[in-house]
Amino acid sequence: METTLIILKPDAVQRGLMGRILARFEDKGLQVVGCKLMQISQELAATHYSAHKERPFYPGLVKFMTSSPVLVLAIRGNGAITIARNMMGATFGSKANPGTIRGDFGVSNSFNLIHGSDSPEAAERELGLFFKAGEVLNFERAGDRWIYDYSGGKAE
Ligand code: 3AN
Repeated sequence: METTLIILKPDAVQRGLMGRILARFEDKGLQVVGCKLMQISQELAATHYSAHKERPFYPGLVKFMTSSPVLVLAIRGNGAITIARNMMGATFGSKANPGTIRGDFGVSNSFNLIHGSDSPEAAERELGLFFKAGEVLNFERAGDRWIYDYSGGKAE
């Protein structure tokens, strides 16, 4: 099972879209194993987006991400990183396909509602930045046996 870091960005929180976006992940069968509403500090934003430090959009991105609270989620499932990225859609709502989160809820070329880790290495690093030890939980859901086929001994 993979665990990925999802951030519902300030525009998603301010527009009252948290519940509807979270419901998409739950409807899909992915498991929410961590969740917190938080205000991202300058330092945390700088660390999280360090790969983009030299990009022209970096100052605006840090300002946006620190401007208002975000909802940070740890989401788990088989292939959760790729599944979540596909559910998010292309980077901006203006280009993202209908049926994706960005495609259905946004039109901006700057605000884009949601972040999702783009690789297992990024997920491990980002989960460590946003969640302390013990804040990402391991628990069995009652419905797990109907979400995955465990007849072969593992989740399929
Ligand atoms: P994604 O979120 O789809 O992985 P990346 O990794 O290309 O997108 O970019 C990381 C973040 O940087 C994006 N979520 C977006 O908020 C911001 N970003 C990327 N390109 C631009 C841009 N041209 N203008 C403003 N913000 C940008």
